[in-house]
Amino acid sequence: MSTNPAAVESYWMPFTANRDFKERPRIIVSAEGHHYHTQDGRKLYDAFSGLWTTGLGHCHPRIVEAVQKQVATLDYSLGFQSASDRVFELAEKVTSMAPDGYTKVFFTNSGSESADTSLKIALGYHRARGEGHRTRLIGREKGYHGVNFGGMSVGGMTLNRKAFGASLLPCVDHLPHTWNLEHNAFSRGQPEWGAHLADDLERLAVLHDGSNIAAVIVEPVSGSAGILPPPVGYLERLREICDQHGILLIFDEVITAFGRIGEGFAAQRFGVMPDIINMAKGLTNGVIPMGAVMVRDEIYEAFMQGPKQAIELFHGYTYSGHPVAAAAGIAALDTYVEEGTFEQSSALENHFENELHSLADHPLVTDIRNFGLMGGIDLAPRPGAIGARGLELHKQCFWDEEIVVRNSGDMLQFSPFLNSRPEDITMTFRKVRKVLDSID
Ligand code: PXG
Ligand code: PLP
Repeated sequence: MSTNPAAVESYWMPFTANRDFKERPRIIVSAEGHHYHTQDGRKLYDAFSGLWTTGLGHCHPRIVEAVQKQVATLDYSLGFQSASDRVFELAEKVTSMAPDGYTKVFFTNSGSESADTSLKIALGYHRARGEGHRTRLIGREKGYHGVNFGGMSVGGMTLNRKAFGASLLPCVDHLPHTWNLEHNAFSRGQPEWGAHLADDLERLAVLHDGSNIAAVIVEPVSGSAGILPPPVGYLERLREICDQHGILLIFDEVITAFGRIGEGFAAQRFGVMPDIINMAKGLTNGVIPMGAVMVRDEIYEAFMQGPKQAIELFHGYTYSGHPVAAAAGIAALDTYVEEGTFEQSSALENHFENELHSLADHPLVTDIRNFGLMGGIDLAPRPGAIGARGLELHKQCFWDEEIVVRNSGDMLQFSPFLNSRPEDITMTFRKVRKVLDSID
């Protein structure tokens, strides 16, 4: 039975061309493993593993069982001045997956909330230490930190900012992005060129005086902007400059955490330790919305002042540490360890890179980038119709090739399952080539 047209019309869809979608809705009704099932009874391969979320595959039996059990045991419990047993257990599992020194986890419901939470923690930390003058926040061009006002302000996605320009946070600067076709076109993994772009932070520290800067927030590998891996030495340089000026470094690992680049966290993969790590998506394998902000011990300790009965951080969400989300998180993290998911992901990297870059010769393709199991392909926009080719490819894949391929305008993004079958990765790019051959 198909969703009635009035119901389709009632829903205002996020980040979607609503009018175009509603002409022929693409509606998913169930999922299992690496596939979705559509309302018209077809089985589609999911080449984006949810929305970077579902690395273990859909409806993983262990997570399904944990959620079913939890929802029938404790559906909700207040999280202020009291909390469910589940959330403590999850916090400990998250910190034990992290490198030494990260000891405390604050829970949110999404990556956007994690972004705003991390910025507030950074400001609060400096104030608690008597440096309330550190109010300036530094993001990066092409950065994505979700859609709330803080994350949008430090973010650098032009279209996400355009309509809200006048209402963005003040006291924000942006580092330059690292995408450069002249030096880094079709690079595989980390580009060699570009570490010097981190020196712009030094310039901002001279301009404002470093003592006025609270934090720098970056994605270790930019995701939404099209998979921009850090140039060799870039993250190390950022860390160094932050240390020189007492600036906190925040890694937004909403995409990169939990195996997407072959380790628990990008911090481990790159050997660069930020002060704060944001996460979401893979924390629960996407099953229940949940995000988190993990901090180094000294950050938490800085807040632990004043009378013992006083609340130390005036921040929190009704659903912070929701027991059902926490149960999903515990099951997901246990599964990553027991199934060796991060090792599976690492083992797929080379094959994925080769298959992704096999499209480099296609006349519509203008650049390709990858890191871990993250891949991006840029298509030349059709003259006078930016975004049309990307959307047409997505739709043709959905209707004719039985595969879900994510497009963001004319950019295609690939986020294979961490436990993909290599032949499915090959099949993905064979189908994408076929569709590229057929669109003008
Ligand atoms: N930070 C990062 C680094 C993200 O990738 C967010 C924050 C926001 O998370 P929530 O849960 O509030 O959406 C994200 C989310 C894409 C795409 O196509 C990526 C995201 C969201 C939507 C589309 O790459 N990432
Ligand atoms: N708006 C109102 C009127 C509320 O009462 C609350 C929470 O109590 C919120 C917004 C915030 O909601 P949440 O805690 O789910 O982010």
